[in-house]
Amino acid sequence: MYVNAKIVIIGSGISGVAAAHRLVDAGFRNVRIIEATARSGGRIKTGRLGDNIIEIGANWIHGPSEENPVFRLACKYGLLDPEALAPENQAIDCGGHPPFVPNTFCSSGRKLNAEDVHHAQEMFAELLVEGSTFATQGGEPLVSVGDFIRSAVLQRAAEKWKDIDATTRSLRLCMITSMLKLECCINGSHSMDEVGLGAYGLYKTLPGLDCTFPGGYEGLVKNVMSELPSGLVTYNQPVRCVHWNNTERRENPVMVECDEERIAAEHVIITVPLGYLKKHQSTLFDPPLPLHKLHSVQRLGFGTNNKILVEFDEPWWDADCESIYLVWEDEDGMVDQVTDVQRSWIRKLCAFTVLKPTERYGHVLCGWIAGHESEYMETLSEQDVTHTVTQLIRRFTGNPTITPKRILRSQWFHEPWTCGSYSYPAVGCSEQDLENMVEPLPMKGSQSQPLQVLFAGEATHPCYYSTVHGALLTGWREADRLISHYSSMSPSKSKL
Ligand code: 6YU
Repeated sequence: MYVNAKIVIIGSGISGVAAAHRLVDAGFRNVRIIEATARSGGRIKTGRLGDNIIEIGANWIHGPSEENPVFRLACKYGLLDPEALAPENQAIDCGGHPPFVPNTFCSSGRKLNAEDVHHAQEMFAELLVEGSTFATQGGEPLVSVGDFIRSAVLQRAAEKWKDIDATTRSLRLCMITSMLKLECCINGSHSMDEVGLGAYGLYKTLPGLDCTFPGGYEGLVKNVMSELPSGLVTYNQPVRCVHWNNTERRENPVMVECDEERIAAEHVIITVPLGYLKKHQSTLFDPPLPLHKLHSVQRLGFGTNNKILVEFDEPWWDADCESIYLVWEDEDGMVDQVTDVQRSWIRKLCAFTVLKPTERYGHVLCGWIAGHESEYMETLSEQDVTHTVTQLIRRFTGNPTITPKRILRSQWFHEPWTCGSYSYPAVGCSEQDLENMVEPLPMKGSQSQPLQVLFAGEATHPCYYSTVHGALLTGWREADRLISHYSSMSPSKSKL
C-alpha cells in the first residue's frame, strides 16, 4: 500500500529509526524524523579511547537469542562474533545477571577469594529473585527493593550467619552494600530505596549470554538507516512544542514547532527520553498532557548510570577476570548512597567490567557509577576524575604505582536531550503507569481525529524498558498501530 499521510517522528534514537523503517517498508511515503542533535543513535553511542572502539551508551545485547529483535537484526547485518551466534550461547539463561568471573578487592588493599564472597553473593542473588515475584502476587507497591533487601538480609544473617565471627559478618554486609550500588547501575537509579518492589518484577529477561558489537553498537543503527531514503532525518532541529488537537483543521491536526520550521502532520510519534519528558513536558505539549498521563510520567523513575572507561599499559587483574568489585570495609550498613557527595562521590563507583577480548581492546576497564554521585562526577574536570580514580585503584590494590594511560567518562545527565540514562519502576509505580505511557492522544472515546500523538521509546515498553530491544520494539509497535489504522480504512478515506 502507499500512504501519503504526513508522519513526523521526534527523535532519531533506535525507537525512532525503527518506527520510520517499519512505516517506509509498509509504503508510507511521507515520513520524517526530526532530531535535536547532529547524529542518529541517541543512547546508542560508539566512541574511541585511543585506538579502541568503546561504547559510551548501550553496551550489550541483553539476552541475545531468537526472540530478541536486536539480536536478529545484528545477525542479519553480520555484526556479531561467531561465539555470540552459537546455539549454546543463546540457550544460557542467567536471569539478567551474567556469571562474570570476578576479582574482588577491599578498601584495605586486600584481594578476597571466591569463598569469602560466595555467601553474601548467594544471599543477594536469592533476594533479587524473591524481590521480583511481588508484582505478580499483588505485593505492597509502596515498599522499595532497597528496604526489602536490607530487612531480609538482617533477618537471614541473624539465622544463617549466627556462628561466624563479627569481622567476617561485617565484611559480608559490606559486600551487600557494594552489590546494592551495582544494582543501582543496572537499574539506572540513585538508590535501590527508590526502586519500587511492587513493579520490580515487571522487567523480563531473555535467554542468551549478553554479547557486544565488535565494530560498535552504532553499526546497528547505521545498517537500519542505510535502508531508509536519504534525507529522511533532519538533524540539529530540536522540537520545542507539539500543538495537537487543532479542531479547526481537518487535515494535519498536529503542528510540530521547531526553532526554524513549523511542520504540519497527521501523526507524530514522540520518542524523546523519559528524562527529557519529565523536564520539558509542560512546554512540549499544547494542550498539556492529560493528567493521568502526566502523573505516570512523573511517577516512573529515570536516573543516571555513567561509565568511566580506563586504559592501562598492563593489567592488574587476573587473566580470566571479567569483572572487578570494590568493597569498602567501613560500609556494613547496607546504605547505597553517600552522605557527602562532593568528598566521597567515588565510593559509589563499585565495579569495573573488563573489556574482552584483550587482543581487541588492550587493557581497558569500564567502571560503573550511578546516582547523584554520578551526576556530580560529570561536573568535574577529566583531570579530577582521573586523579580520584587512580587513588581509588591504588588504595584497593595496595599498589601505589598503578597509573591509568587514558580515561573517558560518559555524562548522560548533562546531555540536554537525554537528562539521564534510562527508566526504572520507582516506588509507587504500577503496571498501569506503563500502560498510561503507551496510550496515544487524543484518548479513546474522544470525538477528535484519532492517533494524533503516539508514544515510543524505551520507557514505554511494559517489560523490556531500559533496553535497546525494548526501545526498538516500541518503535515497531507504534508504526504497526498506524499501519493497521490505515489498513482498516476504506480506500477513499485512507489517503492511499
Ligand atoms: C541495552 C545495554 N546499557 C548504558 C548506558 C545508557 C543506556 N542502555 P534515545 O535516547 O536513544 O533516542 C531519543 C532521541 O530523541 C535522541 O537522539 C535525542 O537526541 C532525541 N531528542 C530528545 N529531545 C528532542 C527534541 N526536543 N527534539 C528532537 N529530538 C529530540 N540497553 O539494551 N544494553 O547494555 C545498555 C546502557 C550508559 C545511557 C544503556 C542499554 C539503554 C539503551 O541505550 C536505551 O534504552 C535505548 O538506546 C533508548 O533508545 P530510545 O530510542 O528510546 O531513546 C533486573 C532488572 C532491572 C531492570 N533493568 C535492567 C536492564 C539493564 C539495562 N542496562 C543497561 C546497561 C547498559 C550498560
